[in-house]
Amino acid sequence: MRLSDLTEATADTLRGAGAVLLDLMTPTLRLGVTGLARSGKTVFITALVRSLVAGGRLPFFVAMAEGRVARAYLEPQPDDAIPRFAYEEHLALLASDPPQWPESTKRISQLRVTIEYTHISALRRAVGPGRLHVDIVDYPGEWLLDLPLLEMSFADWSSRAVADAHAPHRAGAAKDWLDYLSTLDADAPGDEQAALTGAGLFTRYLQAARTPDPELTAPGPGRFLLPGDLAGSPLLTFFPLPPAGDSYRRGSLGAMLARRFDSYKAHVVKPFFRDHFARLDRQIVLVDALSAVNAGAAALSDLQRTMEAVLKCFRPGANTWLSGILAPRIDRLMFAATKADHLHHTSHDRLEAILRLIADKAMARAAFAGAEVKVMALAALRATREAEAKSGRQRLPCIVGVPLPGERLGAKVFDGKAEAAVFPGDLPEDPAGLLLAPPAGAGHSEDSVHFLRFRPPRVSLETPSGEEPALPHIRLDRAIEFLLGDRLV
Ligand SMILES: Nc1nc2c(ncn2[C@@H]2O[C@H](COP(=O)(O)OP(=O)(O)OP(=O)(O)O)[C@@H](O)[C@H]2O)c(=O)[nH]1
Ligand SMILES: [Mg+2]
Repeated sequence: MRLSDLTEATADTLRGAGAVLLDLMTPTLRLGVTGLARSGKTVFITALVRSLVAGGRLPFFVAMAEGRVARAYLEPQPDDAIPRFAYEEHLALLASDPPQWPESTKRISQLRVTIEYTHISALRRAVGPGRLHVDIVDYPGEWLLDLPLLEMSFADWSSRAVADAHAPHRAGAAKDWLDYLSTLDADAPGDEQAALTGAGLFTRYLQAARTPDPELTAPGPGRFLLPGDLAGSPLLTFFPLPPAGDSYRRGSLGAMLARRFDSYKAHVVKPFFRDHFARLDRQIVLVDALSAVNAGAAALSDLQRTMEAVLKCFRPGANTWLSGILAPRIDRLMFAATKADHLHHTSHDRLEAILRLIADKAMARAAFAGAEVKVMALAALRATREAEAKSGRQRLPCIVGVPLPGERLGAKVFDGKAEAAVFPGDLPEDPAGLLLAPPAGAGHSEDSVHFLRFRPPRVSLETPSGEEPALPHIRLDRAIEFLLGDRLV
């Protein structure tokens, strides 16, 4: 071996070691993208990554506007056990003809974006360019419904779940399961067949209750709605019982179901929370407030209650399991009403007011004391443009887009091809009224406010000259600035 070979090999080793060291020294920001099913997590993450990697129209994202972002790229994520976020697949669907939204998420995935940037201060610039890893996890929103279980006993959960099943808008779907419950004796000996039948009927009820509109808040547990790799597992063979005393007789059906509920928490919910929520630095909570407004008061109060319960997990009582593992380090928290492109921009203030109504209680309680909080309406991927339509002497602020096939407006059913100008109606000035159920017989708010779902915008991934065109959005740049901006100085 010649000396030059040796030095070459040594240089390679040193370069490799240097890369590892650089990686170890690069700060990491764990960004929590939190939201119930269909709230817009996957679209948000896809649009965020695309904006960073390809550069976009982001005037309020200061580091990029100042030309200090040298490059951003996807890197292998730190956890080998978790699949990578299917960024390219989601983009390919958006770029297909006709364009499609990404599919609803079925399993967990993760990604790491590394941003290389120039420091603002000359002193820090002298040390070299800055680097920041941003780690994000995407997961099925249904699983978020499980977090509140962490601090509930089987008895607490049972009484909540049975009351939920009796709510007027769910009682039809719950009938078979409730009928079965009435035949059971919780103190009878634990019988596997009864557990299987009850869990099957309970699962069918949960799924039937959400079928008419999967965009609305559903009761959980999350894995009953979307089992992932737990399909058929004994961990899912339980169901709530009508409220009884504090404990069940040993060996009884009640004791058996309570034990399985505890196993579900220990083996499914705790690891999910510990691995993905306990160590977040920043959090954006996405809320599809418009779908809930569309569906009326019951849906809106379901959403409010659920968000409150979920966010409470980030403020555990002292000395609980949660307080033991939760690092109190979230220093910025954003509440975002997604899909703001369903409305004319003149209504965005009102949408933010509705979001505040949903977030207020949750924020008051949440462990975000000391954290900077921001509330805004955004569209990660803008599917519409604005126009004005004349109606008599009135000018109505409209939005124009291609409604998804099957969407309805009055008697008209859209085919997914034709563009339409829609006046979505006015959101009320005082959002609190939306939470009040209309008197029986009166039409609910649907009569005055109605939103359609649109196809994503037609996007091309690359122009003939090789440029990657920016994706349209509303306030995505402000969200990025709030979540990352101060870490790129
Ligand atoms: N117009 C418009 N629609 C959006 C936007 N973001 C999301 N949507 C709509 O909301 C649906 C759900 O968005 P996703 O990003 O898949 O939501 P998610 O939170 O990942 O949902 P799960 O994976 O089911 O938990 C999409 O299929 C779109 O129809 C947006 O910025 N504008
Ligand atoms: Mg998703």
